Amino acid sequence: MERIAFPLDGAWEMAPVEQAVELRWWGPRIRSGLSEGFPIATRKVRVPSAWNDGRDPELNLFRGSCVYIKDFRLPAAFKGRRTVLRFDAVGQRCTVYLDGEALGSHEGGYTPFSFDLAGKAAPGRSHRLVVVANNQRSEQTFPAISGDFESYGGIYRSVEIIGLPAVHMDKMLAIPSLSADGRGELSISVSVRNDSKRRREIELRAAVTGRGLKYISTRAVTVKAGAVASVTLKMRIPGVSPWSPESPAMYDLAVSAAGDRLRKRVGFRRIEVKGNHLLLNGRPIRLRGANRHDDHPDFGPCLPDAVIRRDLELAKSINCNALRLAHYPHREKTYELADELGILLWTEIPFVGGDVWTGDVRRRNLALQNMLRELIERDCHHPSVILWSVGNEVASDHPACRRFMAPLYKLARRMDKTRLVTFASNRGTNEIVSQPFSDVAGVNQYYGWYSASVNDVSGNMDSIHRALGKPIIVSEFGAECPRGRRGRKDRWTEDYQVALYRHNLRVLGAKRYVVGLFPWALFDFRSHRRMNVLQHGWNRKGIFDDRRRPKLVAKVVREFYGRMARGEG
Ligand code: GCB
Repeated sequence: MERIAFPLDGAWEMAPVEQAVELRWWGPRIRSGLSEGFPIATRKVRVPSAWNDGRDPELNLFRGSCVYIKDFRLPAAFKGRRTVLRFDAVGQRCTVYLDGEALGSHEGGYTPFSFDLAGKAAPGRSHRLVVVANNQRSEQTFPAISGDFESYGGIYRSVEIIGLPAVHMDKMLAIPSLSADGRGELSISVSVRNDSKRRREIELRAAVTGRGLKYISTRAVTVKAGAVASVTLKMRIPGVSPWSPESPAMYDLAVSAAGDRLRKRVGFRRIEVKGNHLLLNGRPIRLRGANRHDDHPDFGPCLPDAVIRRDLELAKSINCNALRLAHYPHREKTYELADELGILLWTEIPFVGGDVWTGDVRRRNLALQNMLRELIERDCHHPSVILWSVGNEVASDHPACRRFMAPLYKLARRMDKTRLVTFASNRGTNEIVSQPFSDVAGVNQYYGWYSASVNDVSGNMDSIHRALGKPIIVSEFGAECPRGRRGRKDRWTEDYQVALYRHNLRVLGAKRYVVGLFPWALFDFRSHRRMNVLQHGWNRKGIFDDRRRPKLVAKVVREFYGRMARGEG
């Protein structure tokens, strides 16, 4: 018996509610009539979507809670199955109710989570699902108030109910890498649950196929009635083609247990740091990157697959071999396409700003750990991902911050020994987190834009490198201008952006300890902090504008990265 899915995307009822009222107040009240307790009439929305994606002027600036309501009946095929309600992501935190009863809450707007509906939902009955989503920010939330991007609110990725067979796999982590002798390594850890009334002896089977290869590994597993067995399968596969940006070789992985089957696409590559070098499959590589936000003027955070593909192709058209997915996990399709197109990824959790040593520090650290765990669980099979980042521009010159961040590094390393761990710092030589913890230091610098003169880039980067003693990825530099604004009247012109890029690329590109360049940003993106006369709610530091039209600087990057790719940079 295979697992089945019942999609809950499509038409939902929705209403904004009183900001001051706690998330938990609303859900149980919406058990029957929609009018009950509602101060504002509900409206019809399509899930997935964000209420502040720009399409509804009434809600575009709304930071608060919205209630989402969906009535459904499960099809007969769900009879006798354990059912699980799964959200791909809800911005930014939510509490979920089924028929007036709380299923639980989730914090973090970018990763999947689920609730077990065993005994709570059955075919033949009508059910009411209520989700109260909230997108407010404070100094205690992640992202915090200062985060320079939109906090999208609502059910903006897919929702479904999964019907599981009696014996099924709960969670699967498949981590691929490449051994020094060229074998494909795959570590698969999975929990097998037996919901039946008798003990089951099953065969866990993993098959890697593709490019003329078929490699199968099996393991006998015994699971008592009502129990869960955790199993790890380690595969060492001869004859694989290594994955790289030049040759993104992908394979199909199918893991099955008593009829339940999970599929993923995997690829095999190795990433390491040696001295001042970053090595991909044993060979030095320099990352020709850019920063991308998961954002678009027409779709907010719900970019159609074809638009994501086009974004990645645009990055490749200016000779990028890498992207930093700032500042939170992007839609999973992005990672699938990066695998397929050969783009190396830096991916991070939304630990952006925030007052990390006041309030309930422990609770907030656990919330971040959970966001990191969910990111690694979701994306650890993608060969494109080489860097887990545990944050951006936090107060990493403060001893309390170092203590706060240590568990995040530890968790990333415990879950995945094959990737590098980093974070993006703006604390220059005062940095005390990257030095002890990061494999490669992420450095954000805006010389010539926010601070000092562009001529300071070289000396300052050398000092940072001396202080940290490890290879550096320049994770941000840039200048802002609306596309088409020309001249020398001030810094907000394409001409100034070009001059600043030329200097940064030339100076930083010449430093061998700089193993990656990630200008800020690939595209202009929404940010309601950005309200001056040239911004109107958009951060305009893009190489392309919000509609993906190139600024003059695109050519500068393309030519420079082209030379770098040929080994001339
Ligand atoms: C930064 C931040 C990024 C901002 C960028 C800017 O240092 O990491 O989130 O958007 O600068 O444009 O100011």
